[in-house]
Parts: sequence; C-alpha cells; structure tokens
Amino acid sequence: MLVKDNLPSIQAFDLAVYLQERKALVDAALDRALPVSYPEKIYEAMRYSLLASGKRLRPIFCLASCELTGGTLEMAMPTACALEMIHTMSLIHDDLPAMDNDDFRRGKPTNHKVYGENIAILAGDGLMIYAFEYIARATEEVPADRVLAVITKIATASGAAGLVGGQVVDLEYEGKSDVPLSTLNYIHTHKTGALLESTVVSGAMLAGCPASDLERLSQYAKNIGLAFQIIDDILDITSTQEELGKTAGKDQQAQKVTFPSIWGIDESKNQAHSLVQEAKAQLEPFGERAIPLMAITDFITTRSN
Ligand code: GRG
Repeated sequence: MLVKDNLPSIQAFDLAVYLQERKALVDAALDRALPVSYPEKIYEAMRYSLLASGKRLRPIFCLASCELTGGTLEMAMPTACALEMIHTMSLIHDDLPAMDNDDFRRGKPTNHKVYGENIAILAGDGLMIYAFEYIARATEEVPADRVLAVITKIATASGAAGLVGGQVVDLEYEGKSDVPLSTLNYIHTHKTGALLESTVVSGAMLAGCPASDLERLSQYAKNIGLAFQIIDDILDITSTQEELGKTAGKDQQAQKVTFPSIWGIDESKNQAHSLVQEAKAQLEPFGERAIPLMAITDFITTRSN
C-alpha cells in the first residue's frame, strides 16, 4: 500500500486521502457514540458541537499511534471518540462569555449562542463525563488494566495538571503585555499540549506498548503539541474567519501575548519547523510503520486551519 516503484515510501503515502478516510470513520463513530435520548435538549446541544466540522486530529492521532504500536482501530476507537468529546467540551467552555466570549466555532454559531449559556455549560459537562463513561463501557479486546491506565492518563491531561491549569494561567495573564516566554510555554504545554500528548500515548497504551516506546511517543507528542500551538497563533494573524471556521485576529484584538508577538512570524515558523523535525526524529526507530504519523506531523506546519 505504501511503497510504490522506487519512490521513498513516505512520498507514496497520500495524506489527504488518509485524513479524509480517518475523519469519516471518526465522524461515523462519534454519531453512533452519542444518540439522542431524554432530555433531548442536552443531547442535541452536545451533538451540535461534537458533530460540527472539526479536523478530528486528536482521534486520528490516537488511532494512528495504536496502529503504529501493533493495536487495531477497533481497540482505540472508543478512546479516540472520548478524546474528541473532551476537546469539544473545552471549545464550548472556552467560547463562553466568561472565557473568550466567542460567537463562531467550527464554521457555526457557538454553542451558547444557539442553546444559551446554561445549556452550553451543561453540554460541556455532559461531554466531559460521558467521555470517560464511554471509554470504560465501549472499549473491547483490551485488558482492563490498560483501559484504567488510559482513563488515568486522559483525566490527568484534562484536569488542573493539564488543560484546566493551562487555561487558568492564560486567564491570569489576560491583558498583560509582560508575559515571560516560560509562562507562555506553560500555558500552551498545558492548555493544548497535554491533551494532544495524551492522544498519542493513550493509543499506544491500548496496544500494550512497552514503556521505552511510550516515552519516545510522549516526547514526539510534546513537540508537536507546541508546534501546533505556534501555528495556531500564526494562523490567527494570517487567515480569515472563513478559512479558520472561527473568529480570526482574536489574539491581536485582545492584545494577547503569543509566540508571533514575541518572535515575529518568520521566527515562529522556524521554531515550529524545528519542533516538527525533533518530533519526527522520535519516530525514526519505528520505520515504515510510522509513515502516517510522520505525514501528519508535517501537516501540522502546513495546515491552513
Ligand atoms: C477540560 C474540564 C476542562 C475544562 C476546559 C476552557 C478550558 C478548560 C480550556 C481551554 C482549552 C482550549 C480551548 C485550548 C485551545 C486548543 C486548540 C488549539 C484548539 C483548536 O484545535 P483544532 O484546530 O480545532 O484541532 P478543531 O475544531 O479542528 O477540532
């Protein structure tokens, strides 16, 4: 499938097709994972944001890493869906008036604009809690100790030691112009990086990956998490609302300190590129099996939304 004539196999790998196929699989699995029940209003609000057109990078990372380390798509799909539920809840809460106060997300009005603030808060809560229920209930063909380790890993990445902590420090520095680079790094390694790292590590955990390879994959994911955020900051400056599916120029408008505001756009691109190269070096020992993850890694810096 991957090797064609005498071309290096990475060149024969069609990332666009791979991402499209994986996104379709994940979209269908998400739709099945969360059927509407009573009280319909909350399920509809949860599904409104969950099934909106996200890139599905977190589930795709989880599935790819499970396959890379010898597992199957089936073993990882419930966890992949749960990661997208957690990511979506963080977007719903991030958009609330008490946080970023945004009107537009994934090409549509934000959850609270459609359902009201009270239901949007509850839709986020419902998605967060259901994510863990879903891993525990729907994961098959994986020993229970691995499932428990995955739940612990993702819970740690989502709570005060991860996503929540990163958001708190972000709020603390809102409107301040003297944000040290170390603080900016803390914000993004926690707010964006921790969940991304858990996507790659949890996929490999489900496959029963040995600790030394888990450490390598964790290092890989930490690098791409930061690169992802640097590119996110650049896109906020260089892209339109239509391209992003969310409000553009928010950081400059809020006079927020970002990587490009410290380094400028060119140096930010260089930094993201170096992180991507370091990340890819971690994948080299996996050989051809790492081709999908290698290609997704390059996509982090070339994406337009
Ligand atoms: C997790 C309990 C709990 C609370 C959440 C609000 C909050 C606390 C944290 C904010 C986290 C946040 C919104 C981080 C930004 C991450 C980021 C870069 C989002 C954009 O991700 P993409 O580009 O978006 O993958 P799509 O829509 O494609 O999925």
